Amino acid sequence: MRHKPFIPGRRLDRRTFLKASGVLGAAGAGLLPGASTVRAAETEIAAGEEIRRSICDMCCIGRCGIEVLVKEGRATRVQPFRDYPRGPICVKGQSILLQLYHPDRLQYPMKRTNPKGSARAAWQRISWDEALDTIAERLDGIRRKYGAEKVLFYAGDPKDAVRPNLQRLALKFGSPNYGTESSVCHRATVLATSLNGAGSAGLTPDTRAVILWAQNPAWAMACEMERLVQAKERGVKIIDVDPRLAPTTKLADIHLQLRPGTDGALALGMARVIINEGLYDEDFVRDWTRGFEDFRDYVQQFTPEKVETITGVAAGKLVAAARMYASNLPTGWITSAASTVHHWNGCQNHRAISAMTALTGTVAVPGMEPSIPPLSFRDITDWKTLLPPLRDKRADLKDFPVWEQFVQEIQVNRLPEYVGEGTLRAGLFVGCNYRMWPQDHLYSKAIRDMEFAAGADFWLTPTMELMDIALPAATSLERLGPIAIAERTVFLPQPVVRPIGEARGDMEWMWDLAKHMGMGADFWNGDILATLDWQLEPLGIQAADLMKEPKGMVIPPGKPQSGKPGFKTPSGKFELKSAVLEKAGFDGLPVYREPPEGPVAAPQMAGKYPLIFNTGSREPMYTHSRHRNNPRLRELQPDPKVDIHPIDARARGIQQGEDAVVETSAGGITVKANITHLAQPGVVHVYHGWPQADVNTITARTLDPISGFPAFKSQLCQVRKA
Ligand SMILES: Nc1nc2c(c(=O)[nH]1)N[C@H]1C(S)=C(S)[C@@H](COP(=O)(O)OP(=O)(O)OC[C@H]3O[C@@H](n4cnc5c(=O)[nH]c(N)nc54)[C@H](O)[C@@H]3O)O[C@H]1N2
Ligand SMILES: Nc1nc2c(c(=O)[nH]1)N[C@H]1C(S)=C(S)[C@@H](COP(=O)(O)OP(=O)(O)OC[C@H]3O[C@@H](n4cnc5c(=O)[nH]c(N)nc54)[C@H](O)[C@@H]3O)O[C@H]1N2
Ligand SMILES: [Mo]
Repeated sequence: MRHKPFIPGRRLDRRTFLKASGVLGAAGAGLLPGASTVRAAETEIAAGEEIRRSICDMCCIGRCGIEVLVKEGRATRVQPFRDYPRGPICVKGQSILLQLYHPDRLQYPMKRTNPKGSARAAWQRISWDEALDTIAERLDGIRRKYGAEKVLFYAGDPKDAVRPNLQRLALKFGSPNYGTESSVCHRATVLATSLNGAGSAGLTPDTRAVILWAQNPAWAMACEMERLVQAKERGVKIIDVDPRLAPTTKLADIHLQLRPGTDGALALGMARVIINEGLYDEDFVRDWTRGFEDFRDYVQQFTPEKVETITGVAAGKLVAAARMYASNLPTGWITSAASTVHHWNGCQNHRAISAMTALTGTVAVPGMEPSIPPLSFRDITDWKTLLPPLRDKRADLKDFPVWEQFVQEIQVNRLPEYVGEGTLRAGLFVGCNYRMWPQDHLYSKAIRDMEFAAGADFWLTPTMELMDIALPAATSLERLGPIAIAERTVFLPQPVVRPIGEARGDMEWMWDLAKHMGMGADFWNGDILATLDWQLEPLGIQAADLMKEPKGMVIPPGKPQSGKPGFKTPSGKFELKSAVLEKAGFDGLPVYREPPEGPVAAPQMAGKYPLIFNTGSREPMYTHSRHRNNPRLRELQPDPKVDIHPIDARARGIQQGEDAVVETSAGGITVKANITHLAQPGVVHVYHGWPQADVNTITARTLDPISGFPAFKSQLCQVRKA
C-alpha cells in the first residue's frame, strides 16, 4: 500500500491537475509512469503465458522493475512490476520487446576482415573462444611491449551491469586507465558537491519548498516524477531554474528562465539576498562553514539588477525566489544530472548552487544524527586496494588533478591526445558511443588509430564499426544480474528469455575473458553465482535464495549508526571556499566567470553567431543515440530538430517543420525547425544522438579546467533556412 499524505487546504485531483498542466506531454501517459492513476491496467494473463520479472535497461538509469509475459519461451508483452519500489515503466520500457527481437541485433562474435578506416567494416563470424583468445592475446601483447596502463577499459552509458565488472578487469590486468561516460555525465556535479562537502538535501515528507535546478524528470527521469507531483499536491512550493519552458516547469510556482551557463551568477545573486536579508542560518554558518566572510563579501557584487543583465532573469523574480527558498524551511534541493555542468564554468557554477544548502542550514552534517546505513553489497571493483599503487600511471594525472583526487576513474575527454601521444594504445569498449563527445570525429579517429580495439554492444553501431573484434551483448531480459537494490528490496534479475543468437551478458563474457587472460583465480574461475554470493555476503543472503524470490527480498533495516560529525573536506566543514581548489591553483570561492564562447565574453563571435546553442536535453522516447531503430519510439519523434522561439524563427523566415541549418564555427547540420515557446528568444535547443544530424560534429571542445567536462550547453550558433 502506498502511503497517502495528508494534504492541508484545497487539493487538486491528480488527474485533473496533470491534464490541466499538460505535464503528461506529447507522448502520452507513458511519460508519467510514476503517477498511480495513470498506470496501465494490468494485463490479463492468457493460457500458457507466464510472468517473469526483470529490470528495464532501455535507459542508462536501468532500475525500473518490469514484468514480461512469456509464452513458449518467447516474450510476448510487458507490464509494470507493481510490487517493485522503482517504476513502473515509461514509453521506452513499453517498447523494450522491439529492442529484444530487433532483426539488426548483433548475435555472434565478429572479427573484422578489412583494414580499419575502410568506408565500411567487413566482418566474419567467429566463436566466443576465438574472440576472447584474440582479445586476451592482443591486450597481453600491448602490456608486454609498452605496459598494462597503455590499455584503456571504457564503459559508455550502461552502468551497473557493466562498470564495476570492467573496472575490476582493468585493475587486475594492471591498468588504472578505466574510464566511463561519467567523464561527461553527472560526475562533475558530484565533484562540485564533494569539494563543498555535501550534496543534495533532497525531497522529504517535511519539505516545504524545493528548488529544481536544471531538471526535467517528466522526460528524463519519469520514475522520479511521482514524488514531485505528490509534493506539489502537498502544497510544496516549487522553484524551477531552466532556460526552457520544459514540461516539469509547469509544476513551478516561480520559473527562473536564465541564459544557459549563467547559473553561478544566479545562485550568487540569490545567496546575496539570503545573506543580506538575514534569511541564512547563522548557527550553521558559524559552526559548519569555511570562508563565509569571503563568500559574503564576494556575492555583494551580484545585485539583483546586475544578475538580471547577466542571466536575463528579472531582478524581482530572483528576490522572490531567494525569499521563497530560504523562508520555507526545510527546503529541498534537486539538481541536474548534467545540465549545470555541461559548461566551461560548470563546476564552479554547481558549487555556487550547492552553497545555498549551507546558507539555509538544510544540508545534513554527516555523522551528526545517527542514521541507518543504506543497503549495499560488497564492491566488486576492489579499487581501494588495487588503484593506489597504479595511480602514477593514470593518463589524466597531469590534466585534471582535482578530478584525479576525487574520482576513481580517469577523465577520458582528452582521449584523442592520449592516443596521439601514445599514452593509450589499445582499448576494450563496452557500450561505447563515440558521438557523445564534442568534435566527435577526433574520438572516432582515436579509437581507429589504436593498435587494437574490441567492443561489446547490442548492435554494430558506428562505434562498433571501429573495432577489431565485436562482441554481442545480452540485454537485461536475457542476462543474469546485476544485483539491484531499491530502498530495502534486493532483487536478482534472471534471464526472462534465452539470449538471441550467441549474445552473452557483459559480466559473463568478462569473467570468461579473465580466464582467457590467465586471471581466472581473481574472477571466481568464471563462476557468476559464486561471485554474487561473495557480493551478497554482508547482507546475509545467497544468490540461490534470491533466485527463489521472483519479487526480491526485503532486508529489514539495522540499528542507526553514528560517526564523528563533520564534512569530508580538509577543514571538516562545508567549504564555501574550497581548500582543495586553492591548493590546485583555482579560485577557492565559487567565482562566476562568463562562458568563453558566449555573447558577453565573445561579442565579435556573437555578431556572426547570435543565438545561444544549447544541446542534448533529453527527449522522452530516446536514450542518447539509442532507439532510433525502434519503430514505435521513432514514430513519436521521427526527425532531428531545433527548438526555436517564434520571434527568432520569424526573423529568419523559417516556417514550422522546414529544414533549417544550425551553424557554429565548427560547421553545420540540417534539422527540422520546431517553432515553440519551450525555447526562450535568443536560445535554441538541438537534440543529440541523431546519426543523420550529429550535433557533436559542431559542438566545440572547450573543457571545464576543473572537471574536464565539455561545454555542450553554452556555445554560440546561427540558424538559417536550409
Ligand atoms: N551535445 C551533447 N552531447 C552529450 C550530452 C549532451 O547533453 N549534449 N550528454 C552527455 C551525457 S550526460 C551522456 S550520459 C552521454 C551519453 O552516453 P553514451 O555512452 O553515448 O550513450 P548511448 O548513446 O546510450 O550509448 C550507449 C551504447 O551502449 C549500448 N548498450 C546499452 N546497454 C548496454 C549493455 O548493457 N551492454 C553493452 N555492452 N552495451 C550496452 C547501447 O546500445 C549504445 O550503443 O552523452 C553525452 N553527450
Ligand atoms: N528519456 C531519457 N531520459 C534520460 C536520458 C535520455 O537520454 N533519455 N539520459 C539520462 C542521462 S545520462 C542524464 S545525464 C539525465 C539528464 O537528466 P536531466 O538533467 O534532468 O535532463 P536534461 O533534459 O538533460 O536537462 C534538464 C533541464 O536542464 C535544462 N538546461 C539546459 N541547460 C541549462 C543551463 O545552462 N542551466 C540550467 N539551469 N538548466 C539548463 C534543460 O532545458 C532541461 O529542461 O537524463 C537521464 N534520463
Ligand atoms: Mo548523462
